[in-house]
Amino acid sequence: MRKRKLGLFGMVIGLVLAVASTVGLTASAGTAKPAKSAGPAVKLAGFKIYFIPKTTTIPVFTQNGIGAKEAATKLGDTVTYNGPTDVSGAKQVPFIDSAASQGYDAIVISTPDPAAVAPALKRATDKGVKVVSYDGDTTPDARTIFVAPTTNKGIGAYQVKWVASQMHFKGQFAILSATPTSGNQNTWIKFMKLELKKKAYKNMTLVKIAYGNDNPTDSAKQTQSLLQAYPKLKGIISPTTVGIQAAAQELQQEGKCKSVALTGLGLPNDMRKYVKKGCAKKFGLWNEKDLGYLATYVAHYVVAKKLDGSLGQTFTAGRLGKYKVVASDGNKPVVVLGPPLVFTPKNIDKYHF
Ligand code: RAM
Repeated sequence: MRKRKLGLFGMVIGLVLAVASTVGLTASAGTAKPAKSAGPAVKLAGFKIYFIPKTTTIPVFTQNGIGAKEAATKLGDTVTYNGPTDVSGAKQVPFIDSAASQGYDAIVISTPDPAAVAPALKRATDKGVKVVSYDGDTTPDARTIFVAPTTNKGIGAYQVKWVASQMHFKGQFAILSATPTSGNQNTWIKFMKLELKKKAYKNMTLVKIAYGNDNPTDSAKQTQSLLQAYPKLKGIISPTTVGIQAAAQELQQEGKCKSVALTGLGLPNDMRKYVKKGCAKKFGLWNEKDLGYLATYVAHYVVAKKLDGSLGQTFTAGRLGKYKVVASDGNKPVVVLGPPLVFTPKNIDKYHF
């Protein structure tokens, strides 16, 4: 369904043009009034976008930043990629404020703590900055559109299925999450619990949800505690690239790769060596570069007044093709990148990110 072809709007991107002479996206389009009385001409490119990851220290976000810059080059925009070195919503606030005071057109943000960043995002919005969230959503009132990597319901259910099939639908398992405030992980866990209500899982028990704070040391410690507290543990779901990697390392060190099934969301490059040792047989993720690329296109179109969060609006995101603004899993307005990638020992070497 997605077209590779650029539509009319896509073809004009990259040029700085007065709206009235192009596709008529704004209130001033089509009027013959001189610029002075019609207000400043709205540019269609050359926007300044501030891209704020949860932290700059997790490779996922580096990939998002690379995709964002690729999109910006296509669009004639510029992207500043910067954020805290800790996974902390409070530490994202100075970056949000600085984007607003430096006259950026848009902020694209993934947050580990929606409540902590909402007031700063609203301050930025009051100064005319457009806000798009992606990956880790903000509160809905603090952004125009959320760009989701995949459907929450789907990814929640998949992770339960992946662990269940490996532990033969029987026994104790745990979840190793990121920060307790993280919107994306919490939503995925909510959908995991929904999936677990199905009869097929009646012999499986979720014994604990642990939080490794998207920090390798904390995540390793939490894995150790789980293994000690639950000696009969048969599985771990870690819906965070930091958690799953730390858990794989722990399981390998403890010689438990055969007895404890590990799944969740991981980067192929982080996980390759553990997959080869049989410490992760099936897990998923999405193309992180594409996620950053898509979020940047959305931000661009919001600034250009092509998208305002109305459901049903469509647009072309460069090489990714056509997308629609929708309601997804009770959240809106959302743009969903697409189905997840699933990694196994058979295909892991096809992926290099
Ligand atoms: C970590 C972060 C990120 C999440 C991935 C799966 O890198 O928590 O937000 O999307 O895991």
